[in-house]
Amino acid sequence: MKTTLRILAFLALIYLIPTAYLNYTEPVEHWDWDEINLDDISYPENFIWGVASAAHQVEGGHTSNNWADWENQVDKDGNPRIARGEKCGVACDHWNLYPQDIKLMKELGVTSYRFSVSWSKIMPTEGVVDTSAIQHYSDMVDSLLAAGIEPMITLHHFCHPMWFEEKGAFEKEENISDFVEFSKHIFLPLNDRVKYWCTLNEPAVFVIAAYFDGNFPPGKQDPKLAAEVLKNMYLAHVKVYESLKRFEGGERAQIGIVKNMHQIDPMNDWNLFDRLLSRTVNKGFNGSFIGTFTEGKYKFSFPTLVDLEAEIPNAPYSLDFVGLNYYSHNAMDFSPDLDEALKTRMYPGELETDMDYTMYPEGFYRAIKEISVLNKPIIITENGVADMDDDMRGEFIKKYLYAVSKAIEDGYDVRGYHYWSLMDNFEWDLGYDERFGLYEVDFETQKRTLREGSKEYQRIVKAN
Ligand code: IFM
Repeated sequence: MKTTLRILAFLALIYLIPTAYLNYTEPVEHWDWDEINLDDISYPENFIWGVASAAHQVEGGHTSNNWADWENQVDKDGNPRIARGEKCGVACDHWNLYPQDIKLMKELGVTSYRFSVSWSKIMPTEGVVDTSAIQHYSDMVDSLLAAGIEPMITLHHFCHPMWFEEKGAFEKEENISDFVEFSKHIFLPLNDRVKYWCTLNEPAVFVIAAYFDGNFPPGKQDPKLAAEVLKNMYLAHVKVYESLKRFEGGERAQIGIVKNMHQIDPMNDWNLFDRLLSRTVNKGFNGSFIGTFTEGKYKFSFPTLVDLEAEIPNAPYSLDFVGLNYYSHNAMDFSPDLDEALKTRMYPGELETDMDYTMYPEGFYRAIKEISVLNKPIIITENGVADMDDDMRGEFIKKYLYAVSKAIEDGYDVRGYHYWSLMDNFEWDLGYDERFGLYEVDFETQKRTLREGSKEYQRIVKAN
């Protein structure tokens, strides 16, 4: 009996010591929503209220780019790359209908619009600039300003010209100069009117999808290459920042990068292996960003798969603000089978949205806290929910905006919020069924209709 007890005590010890080291006492944060008054929110006077979109997802009229090409491909089993074999097509025809879409923004009461410019429309061929595309964005900026809406431009939002893709895109460090060159072509004519610039949208999301899972073009599954591309994208941000800052108007411009702080949490708090696994993945996905932009040290590693370290010394000095995108978290459930272990799962007990995400507003507060170590003003560049039936959008908006207001109250420097998205659009490999829009879009007629749940956003914006 004594021996059994001794063995049990010994086993408990070897489990508890490392578990305590991994912060066992800190379970994944959840709030008691019954105790929270959701009407008790307020925002600072100059808070920026906005909506967001991205060129390929809304514009239509695409030129030759990595996505247009991908949409025409099939995988090795002959299955289409996009859900249900859909293609982006004319999307919301925002290219032509933007004047009416600006009216929708006015109707919401927002004063900021984050959108991306299409590199492939501006430079359809290497070295050739289509000035009519630049004129288009210039006219759009004028229309926004005339409507009292501040433009915020993203330079790269998952999409680039096919000629850049064919050269290996961000796989090669020497290709970064193409991105710097493109950035200059749009920054110079517009920076007299556009103050906010986001260099790259969610590099880690792009890289995981394009080089790890293979769901985005170029559809590779190569962890070592993924780590290299992510490093090059962070480096590209720094180079664009430094180059744009040198131009006239550069000091006035506010330039940042956009990070999706999606947390990877353990499926079971008590399970040491879940904790170790989630911690390792979290370090790659979020930690590599934080390390780069706080200390200039990039590190991406996963035992047996990849281990890359690099110095990007100027990274901590390359941000006027940081753009934060937040949707949810996922859970990791350890399994000795690596493919099984690396599957992202929904956190149990939380309300599921139409995508593989749960409703987790507490994570928004956590994300703000986590990114605040950069010591830069934070602008929420995206937050929203895929909810075709519109039966959770209102609650989502109230709870997530409660989390932001609590963070501001607790001293975090959040300057603005952009809802993703103004209207339904093309959700990349998932096609058209993921409905993030405040406005529902009928893709046959291009009619936009404000959803009931979206009125919660309109109400909060107008009240603040
Ligand atoms: O639609 C995307 C967007 O392009 C990037 N951030 C997340 C959104 C919703 O999945």
